[in-house]
Order: sequence, then C-alpha cells, then structure tokens
Amino acid sequence: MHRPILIIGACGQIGTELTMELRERYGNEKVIASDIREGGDTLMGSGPFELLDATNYAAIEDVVMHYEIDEIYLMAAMLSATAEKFPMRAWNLNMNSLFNVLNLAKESKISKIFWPSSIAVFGPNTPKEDTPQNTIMEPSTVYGISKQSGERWCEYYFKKYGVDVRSVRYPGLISWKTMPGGGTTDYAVEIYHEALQKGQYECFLDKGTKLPMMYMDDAIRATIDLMESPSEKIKVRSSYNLASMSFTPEEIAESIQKHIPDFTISYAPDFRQQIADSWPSSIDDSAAKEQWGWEPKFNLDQTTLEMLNNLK
Ligand code: AKB
Repeated sequence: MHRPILIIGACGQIGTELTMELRERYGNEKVIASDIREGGDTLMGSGPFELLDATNYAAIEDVVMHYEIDEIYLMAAMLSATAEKFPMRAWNLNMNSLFNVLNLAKESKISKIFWPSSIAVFGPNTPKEDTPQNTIMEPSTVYGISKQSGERWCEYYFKKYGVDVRSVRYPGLISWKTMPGGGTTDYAVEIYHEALQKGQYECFLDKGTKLPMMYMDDAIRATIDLMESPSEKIKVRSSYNLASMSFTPEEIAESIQKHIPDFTISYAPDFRQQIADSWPSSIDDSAAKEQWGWEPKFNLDQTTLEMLNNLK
C-alpha cells in the first residue's frame, strides 16, 4: 500500500491533473492536495485538501506530521512571464519552497520529493537544437535562474545528505482542464480556447518562434514514472531533459485549421518574445529514455484533436 502523498500547488495547471491521477492510482485519501487557494470542484470534492503557503516551513511540517506524509510533489512556482515582473517574489517563492521540502527530507520527515524544473534553465548561449542534457546553460530570466539554482541544490542535497529528490525539465505544457498562468508557453493553450470561441487568435509570440511543448497526459505520466522508478536507475539528480514535440505558432495554427478551416492567427509579440528567444527550440531527452524508459505518446495533431474535442 502506498504511503500518503502531499501535493503543494495542487490547484495549478499541472497540480490539478497530477492530483487527480495520483488519487486514481493510490486512492483518494492517500493524496493530500494543498495550495494557497481552493481549486475546482472535482479536485476539492475528491479527497483531502489543506490551505498551505509553500514558503511556510512550519505549516508544511504540520501537514506532513498530521497525515504522516511520505512523498511531496512541490508544484507551486511563479512562472517565467510573471517572474520578470516580480523578481524578488519569484525568487522567494521558487527557492524557499524548495528549501522547505529539501530540509524536511534531510531531517527524515519525508522520504521522496518531486520538484519540477523547466527548459527555462537554458539561455541564449545554449545550443538551440537538440539541446543536450549537459551543456552551457546561463539562463537569462528570473524564473530560469531560480530553476537552475534549484537544480544545483537538488543535486547537492542528494549527494551530501542522500535526499531522494527527482526532477524533469518540463517544456511548455498543453492541457484543457486547468489554464496555465504567467508562462511564456501559455499561448499554446490560449490558442485552442480562442479558436473555438472567436475563430481567431492574436499571438504574443512571433511567427517562427519554435519551442519545445508537451501534452499534459505525457507530462503526468513522465512525472509518476520517474517517481516510481527504482532509485538506482535515476542517475541525474539535477533534472532530466524531457521532450515530445516542438512547433511554431504558425504550425499549431495549421494543425487547428485541419478542424476549423476559417481559423486565423495574427502576431503581436510582447516582452515574452525575448524570453522565448532565449530558450531552446528542441530538446535531447535520450538520458530519460535510456535510464527510466521515458517515451512520449502525443504529437501536435493528436494534441490538437484532444484539445478541441475536450474544450468543445
Ligand atoms: C513557462 O512558460 O514559464 C513555463 C515553462 C516552460 O516552464 N511553461
């Protein structure tokens, strides 16, 4: 029987679907959702929920003790676009929440951690195509700097204190259940909503901006597979590259036009263009494939079909 799991940031884009999938696999009562605000009806009605501030160590410790938590998935974070507006708040949330869970594990109060990193750890000097697992990073965004520092700390806590922390570098994630908030890749979700509602979309990234993306089902499966893998298979304790597809705004528009022929896209790039330009176009995820068997299932057209059918 699986011991209790705590999801911090359970009401966000990834947290919502992760919580529901973990409840499905391990039982509703075994998966404690938490966030600084309440979530949607399905999440709130399906199992335990705690209001929790990820930067408050004592509050997390109380929840861990109360439910006898064994594993934490830390999904609370300020994403790239918002972090550029509030650098100190982003640093405070993204780093202190991570130290809180790392220190709980160091003190043997929990035994396993999942912490998400991002393609944002890479920067303008990183090779753009097939970005390797180990390469020049030099992130140029507040969010990217926090994720790269987080990766260093994860590896440090593993090597120094034996903390079992696992991580993947998520690309842009596409999902229909919960909206993303404050990211640079959010356009790839907004576009489906507006295609159905208005038949047109003004994109905040320019034509030709190719970014790594992934359908949420693949991301959730990768996350749980990594957490369920035997410890000896996990050779990377900073964070694994993870990939499935890469596309430009015009390519996602073409994919939508196969179902909505009159759909049009226009371009009005804003400050997020600079963030996108600093990130890779495609990712080499062979380490994840070789070490713990990662394999993506959804390509762009399959993602479009899922998005349009479910949002309708
Ligand atoms: C963002 O756009 O900030 C995120 C990410 C790639 O980590 N979706």
